[in-house]
Amino acid sequence: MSNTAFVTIGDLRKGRPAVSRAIEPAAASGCASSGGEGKASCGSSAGPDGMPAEIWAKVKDHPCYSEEAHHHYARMHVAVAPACNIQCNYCNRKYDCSNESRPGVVSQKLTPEQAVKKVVAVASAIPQMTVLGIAGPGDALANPRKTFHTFRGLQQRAPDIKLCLSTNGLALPEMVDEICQYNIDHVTITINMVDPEVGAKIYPWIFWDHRRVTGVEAATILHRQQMRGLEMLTARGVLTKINSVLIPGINDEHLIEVNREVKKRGAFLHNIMPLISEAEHGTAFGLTGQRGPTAQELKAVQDACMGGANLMRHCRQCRADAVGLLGEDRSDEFTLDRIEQMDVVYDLDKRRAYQARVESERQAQRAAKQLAIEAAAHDAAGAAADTMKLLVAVATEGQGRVNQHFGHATEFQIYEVSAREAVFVGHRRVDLYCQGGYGEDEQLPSIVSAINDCHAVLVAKIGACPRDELQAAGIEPVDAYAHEFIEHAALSWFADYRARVARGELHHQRRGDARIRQGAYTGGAEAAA
Ligand code: CLF
Ligand code: SF4
Repeated sequence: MSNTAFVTIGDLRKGRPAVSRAIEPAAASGCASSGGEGKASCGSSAGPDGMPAEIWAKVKDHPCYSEEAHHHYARMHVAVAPACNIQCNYCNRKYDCSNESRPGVVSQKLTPEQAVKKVVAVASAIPQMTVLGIAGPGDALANPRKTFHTFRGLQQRAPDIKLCLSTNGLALPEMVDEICQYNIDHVTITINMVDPEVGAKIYPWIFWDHRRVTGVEAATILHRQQMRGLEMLTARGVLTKINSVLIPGINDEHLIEVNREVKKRGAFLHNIMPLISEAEHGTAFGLTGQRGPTAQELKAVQDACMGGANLMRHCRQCRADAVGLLGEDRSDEFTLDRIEQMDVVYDLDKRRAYQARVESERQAQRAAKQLAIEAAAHDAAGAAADTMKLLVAVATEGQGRVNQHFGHATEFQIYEVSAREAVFVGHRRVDLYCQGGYGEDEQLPSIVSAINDCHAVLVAKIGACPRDELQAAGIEPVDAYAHEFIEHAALSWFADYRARVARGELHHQRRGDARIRQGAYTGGAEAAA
């Protein structure tokens, strides 16, 4: 491993005390599953416990930097950055592809002018769209002219939108000044290793100093640039998120060390994502049979990193042209042809008014969650020894509520529930069960398989056939909490479950190992979003 130490932690802290303060209390609290917010989900509107107001202002409506915000706010990507300066063994960029939902895939490449036009159109139609990210399909900083030209245009046309970019980090140190010049407050760096020997198994080559460099030498240069770029951003007060692709047998345990190293250098969040390695995607790993992790393997590495840098667990491994809430993709509604037909009026007041309504819904969700947690703590007071923890799957369309029909779900959110709390721990993508008015029973086995480690699935509604199939698989279909806030629903179901077990009506059983659906749940090739 390289021993690059460009600035000391003391230097970093002098440079940006607010960020350091934000990281430390949350990490120390062990509250690492809430997307870097510490107790944000149940904190006050002025910011969660221990988080300075200026940091909270940056993350509170960023759907990737705040788990709570992702229920309410949307992001979009514009595909202005096609080129890349390195090769990752998990990447194969595809264009003109509308049926694959994974990073690196886009339907249309855009010029900066087209991108600005598209963002303004989307922001007019989706007032809760608060963040614009440049996440490929190549590397944002390997295309600096297009990337910064787009940001410049947006600063003028849509000044309330937060700017975000993602990069593999190779060109990062040389671009930090420009990043700061455009007030880009959020930068994601994909860091899969801090040991070049490990890196050599992930990166066959990089393009550096006008030549192609391979092997350990390439990984050493990349590592040095990544660490230096991260330290420079930390010193300048830019919030950083580290994306890491979990590649079983190559960097699984090593990611714990990555977590430690990026925390030391001031990373705000660490997002550990599963490898996608379908052979049909044509990636090097896909073609050589390198498998991705199971849901349990992913969760085990994430859990092992708790107490280090704060973890993001709600990433959806978006396409490079994704539009909408995380987990939904409305990019088809905003093709260039369609935008030409739209009557676009960028009304800042209207956007602010809408977002104020979103905030009041969010406050209601937070208050309901707090009440549910307090009630659960009260109920559990006599059961101190109760260590039962179960997973439940939730069908939701957003707003933090159980508000989706089972048949309409293309993903389930997964909550770990105990007598005292319900904590978001991830999501599982599934095939749509309802196909234009009728249920597609052939999809059921794969849906059951994706949530096979859950004891219940909370839905707004469910038909008789999937209900029977889920029950037969030992997963309880629950529609009794339709349209309630998720945490309240999950805790209420858990209390009822425990009561039934206590009365002898039910025998508590451990659940099986859920299968991650490659190419669906696992997202994509690019880790740099
Ligand atoms: Fe996009 Fe990435 Fe910015 Fe978010 S996505 S550039 S930080 S605005 Fe978010 Fe998508 Fe995961 Fe990326 S869910 S892939 S983490
Ligand atoms: Fe480049 Fe990103 Fe693909 Fe890696 S995953 S080769 S950094 S575009």
